[in-house]
Amino acid sequence: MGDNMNGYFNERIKIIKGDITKVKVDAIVNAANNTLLGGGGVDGAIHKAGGKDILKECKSLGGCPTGEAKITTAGKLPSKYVIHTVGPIYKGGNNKERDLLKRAYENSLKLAVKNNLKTIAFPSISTGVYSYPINKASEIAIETTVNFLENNHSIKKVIFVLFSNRDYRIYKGKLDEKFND
Ligand code: AR6
Repeated sequence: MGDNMNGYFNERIKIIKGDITKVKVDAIVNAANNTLLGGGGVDGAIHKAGGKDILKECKSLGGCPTGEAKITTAGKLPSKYVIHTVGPIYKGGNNKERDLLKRAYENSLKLAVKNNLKTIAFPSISTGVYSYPINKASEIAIETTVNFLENNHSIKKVIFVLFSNRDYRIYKGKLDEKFND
C-alpha cells in the first residue's frame, strides 16, 4: 500500500502497551464469554474496575453468541461504554476460529458505529484463556480493522491495548508489516 494510505491509517490505528481499564475512549471492548457474567483476564479486570453496574446490565442481555457483540455503559471506568464480544476458543484452527475472531472484531466495530461512537479500544481477543496463537490473531485483528476503516469514515480512532511487551511487539510488527514501515 502506498505512502498516502500509510499516513491515513497511522492516524486512525494506534497500538499501545497498557491496561485497557485505564483508557479513555468512547468504548473499550471486553473479551468476554458466552454468559457475559464475568470471568478472568481482561473480563475480570473490566468488571473489577468498572463496578457492579456493568454486571447488572450484562445480566439483562441474555448472554452473547461467539463472534457477536453487545453494549453496556461503563460504570466507574473512564470510557463511556463497554462493548462485550466473545472470541472463539482456539481448538487447532479447523473449527471456524478465524471467521469467528474476524466477526468478533467486525461486530464490535459495527456496534460502535451504530451507537455513534468515534473512538474504540480493543484488547487482544481470544489470545489469553482462549489460547488463540497471537501471531495469527494479531493479523486477523489488524486486517479486519483496516478493512473496516476503509469502508467506514465515522470511526476516528481504534486503539489496540496490549498487556505485555511481547504482545505489543507482535501487534506493532504486524501493523508495520502491513504498511511497509
Ligand atoms: N488490559 C488489556 N489487556 C489485558 C488486561 C487488561 N487489563 N488483562 C488481560 N489482558 P483473556 P480471551 C490481556 O484471557 O483469551 C475470561 O475469563 C491478556 O494478557 O482476558 O478472549 C472471559 O470471561 C490477553 O493478551 O481473554 C472468557 O471466559 C488478552 O487480554 C475468557 O477469559 C485476552 O486474554 C476469554 O478469553
